[in-house]
Amino acid sequence: MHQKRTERVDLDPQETNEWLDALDQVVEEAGPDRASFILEHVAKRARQIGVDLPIRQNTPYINTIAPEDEVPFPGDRALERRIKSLTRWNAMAMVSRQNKFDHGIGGHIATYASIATLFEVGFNHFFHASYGDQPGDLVYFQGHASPGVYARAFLEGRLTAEHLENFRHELRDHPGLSSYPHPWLMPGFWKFPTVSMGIGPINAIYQARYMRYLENRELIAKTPRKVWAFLGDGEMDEPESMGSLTLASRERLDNLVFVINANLQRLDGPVRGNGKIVQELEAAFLGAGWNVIKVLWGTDWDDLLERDKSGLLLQRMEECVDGEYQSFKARGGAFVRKEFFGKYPETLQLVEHLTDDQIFRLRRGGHDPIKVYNAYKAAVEHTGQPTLILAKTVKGYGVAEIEARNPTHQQKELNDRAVQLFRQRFDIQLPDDVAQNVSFYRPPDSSPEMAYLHERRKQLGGYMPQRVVPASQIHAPKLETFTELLHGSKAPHPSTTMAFVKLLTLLLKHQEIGKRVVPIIPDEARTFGMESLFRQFGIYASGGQLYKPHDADMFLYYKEQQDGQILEEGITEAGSMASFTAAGTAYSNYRIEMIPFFIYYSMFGFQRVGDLIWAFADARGKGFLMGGTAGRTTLSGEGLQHQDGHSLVLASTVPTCAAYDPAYAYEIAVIVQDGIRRMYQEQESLFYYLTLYNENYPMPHMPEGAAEGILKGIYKFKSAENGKAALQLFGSGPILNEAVRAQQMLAERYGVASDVWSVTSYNELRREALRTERWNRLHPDQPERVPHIVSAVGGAQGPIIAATDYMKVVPDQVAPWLPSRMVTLGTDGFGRSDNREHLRRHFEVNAESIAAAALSRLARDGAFDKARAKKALDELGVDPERADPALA
Ligand SMILES: Cc1ncc(C[n+]2csc(CCOP(=O)(O)OP(=O)(O)O)c2C)c(N)n1
Ligand SMILES: [Mg+2]
Repeated sequence: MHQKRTERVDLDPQETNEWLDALDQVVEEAGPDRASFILEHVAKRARQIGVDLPIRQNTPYINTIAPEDEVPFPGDRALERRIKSLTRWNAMAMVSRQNKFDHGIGGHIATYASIATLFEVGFNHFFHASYGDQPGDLVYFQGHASPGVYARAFLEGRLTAEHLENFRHELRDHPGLSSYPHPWLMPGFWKFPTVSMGIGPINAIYQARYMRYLENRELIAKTPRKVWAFLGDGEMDEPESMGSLTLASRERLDNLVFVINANLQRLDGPVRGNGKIVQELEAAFLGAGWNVIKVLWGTDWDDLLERDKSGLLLQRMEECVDGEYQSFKARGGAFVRKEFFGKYPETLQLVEHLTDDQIFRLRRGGHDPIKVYNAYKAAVEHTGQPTLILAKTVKGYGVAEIEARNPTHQQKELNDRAVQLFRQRFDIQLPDDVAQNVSFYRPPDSSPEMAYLHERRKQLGGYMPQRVVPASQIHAPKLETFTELLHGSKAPHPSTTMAFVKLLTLLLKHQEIGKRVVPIIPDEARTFGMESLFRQFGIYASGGQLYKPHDADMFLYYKEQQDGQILEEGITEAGSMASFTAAGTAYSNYRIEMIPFFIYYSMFGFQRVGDLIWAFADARGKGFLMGGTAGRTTLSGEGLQHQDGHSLVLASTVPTCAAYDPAYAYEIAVIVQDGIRRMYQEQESLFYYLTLYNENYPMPHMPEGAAEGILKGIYKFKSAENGKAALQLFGSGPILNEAVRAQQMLAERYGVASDVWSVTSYNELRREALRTERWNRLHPDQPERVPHIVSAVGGAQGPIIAATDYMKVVPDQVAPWLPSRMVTLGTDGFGRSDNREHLRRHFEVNAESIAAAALSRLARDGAFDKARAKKALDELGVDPERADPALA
């Protein structure tokens, strides 16, 4: 577009000038608003009459806020600079010292060096720790900038020198500091894990949206509270970072401010060496409907731009690519004079009064508190849209020999000369011994800078970051709340999914906690038979329903409302997970406990948004992940990309995730009831994953005393009729029914008696066994403790055939405690779109395969005739020569 315009020839310069003069006159006489109005109308007319106008997605490469529109800086610049310099010093000292003492321990200097002003202006003027009795702003700090956040907390007296000394030594000395923002490791400090790039931006967007949800549902008070997200320019390449931008504009989230620290570099080199990252992001965010504020040039440039009558300075700014801008900061003032200003005589002349050093010190906008303050002020005052601030900075700012160099990201240690240059550059006044030893420094409390720092924080409602967990207000409902799930089903029988929907409805209607329940669905409500909830509880729509739905006259119409309870997210598991995260951590961020249920296609959970789930665990999130259409053979008619046989394996990798694979309605009721008790009433840092299936079958009455076993992971579901089982059958989910069928087959056709067990959680059984084993290992002098899996089935006779709709590795988790007893049948391999019967035969998890496996194993053990076992395979339709489904 740009090129096309410059290539055009002016056929009548006089006429062009008349138009421009007319415009000048309007601005002069009626002001810029009037001029803007007229131009807009002219443009509209132009389109109507067929004039092709270029669509411009970019504004010029200068600051969005003109100098004449700026307000003066309200703070004490000298004191704030002193505070910032001390923060820089302590951050640098922390990383550098640690690498000297413990080479290679890590830490980052360059990121904080570039973002310091952006944080400090926030800390001194914008980040509210509270609004009256309400919690304050939610700030997502760029993960690798953590040293600066620690350094500030040290100045504030919230962390000690000992903390800083133990940066990344949290396993050695106490108290330690974690590398990055991790609520799991520092639960009183960090709120948001941000260091897996891309997780911060998407979570921040949904956080802002969730804040509105809580306000609109009148669960929290309305405040001017903001969500601030500090992001790297390289980080914006992650698909999650920009994937949900239009949600923020669609929802008019003016409580959201993104600040992108555009230091033009990532880890290996420039973010966009051959282009301009700021312009690229501006276009994308403007296109997505955001308010965009560019902060590119510091105050020193105002005069140059003012005197740029030829327009060549702006042209030079626009024609340089980021690779060149990086070189300007890496190679010094003489280089900038020659290569940047020297391109045109007019621009060279603009800086003839400046020394090379002064030219080098011409600051970028993100390092200028006045520019940053004005951008933040404009952002928090903007209404109706989220705001993006693009702050141009220098990576490794002020750190000699690494500033703007390609390897700067990984620079961890500074030599003595570099340390001294750093001090000079920021004019850091320190006692001699502190400077010499590169130790930490906090001025006395009586000093003007400390008094100022504390006063500013007092004005802003306290210190931050800080994570607070209030006492629980939730009492788990009684199990009887779910009576309908406990006493068996009548025809037409439901699936576990339908049973769950019943349970969810009962919970939503619950007097005390119903309002706290947050159903989250990524466009699958009909898949799970949940459309009945739409009308009853409403779909959250921040602006209400602006149309009459076509099905309005139907009982179950698509009802959207401003205080709707259901979050219908559309097709975004990542976005849904971000909502789940906002809801599952609301107990701390908003001091209100919410109970989210995120119901999705189990295949599109752990493997698709696993990193967001990991961050949720780090953030001590609570709630229920419900993996619908679970099982590689139970979900029929879909095929390889839908059929999930491994989410339980992935769930086992998340330390705070309790994963269950229930078979019957009452099992779900018991697990959810106890889950609410543990997560909320007892405030355990824990969340749940439950598989839900879509196969309909009779739901039995809950056996007496089964609850404990259900929660621990196993209970006997059906004993052998003669009471003398020679064999044990384990089943989970709908495959439990196959085990029951196999039990009958074995007894009736082969005279083999067996017990059937429902295994609700191999994951939990294994964890308990590992804990017990560890205790035994560490207490050799004490009587040995017995893992639950052993005490539960140790006395039962014979081999164990475990069958599951998940991979064999799921049951195998408990094999070490059942030596040589287990034969596992599972669904390793790629799925098919055939029906259940064929799928189960293919994966060898049907009743026939279970019975055949049992007879085969008994034959090997010498407890059954070998020839008879071979014949049985044939009778049961098990073809020994078929291809292995694991590879098919
Ligand atoms: C998902 C993910 N991939 C890779 C990394 C490793 N990593 C850490 S920082 C970084 C570069 C960050 O660049 P940028 O976002 O521009 O931040 P800056 O340090 O320049 O401010 C990379 C690749 C990560 N933390 N997370
Ligand atoms: Mg960067």
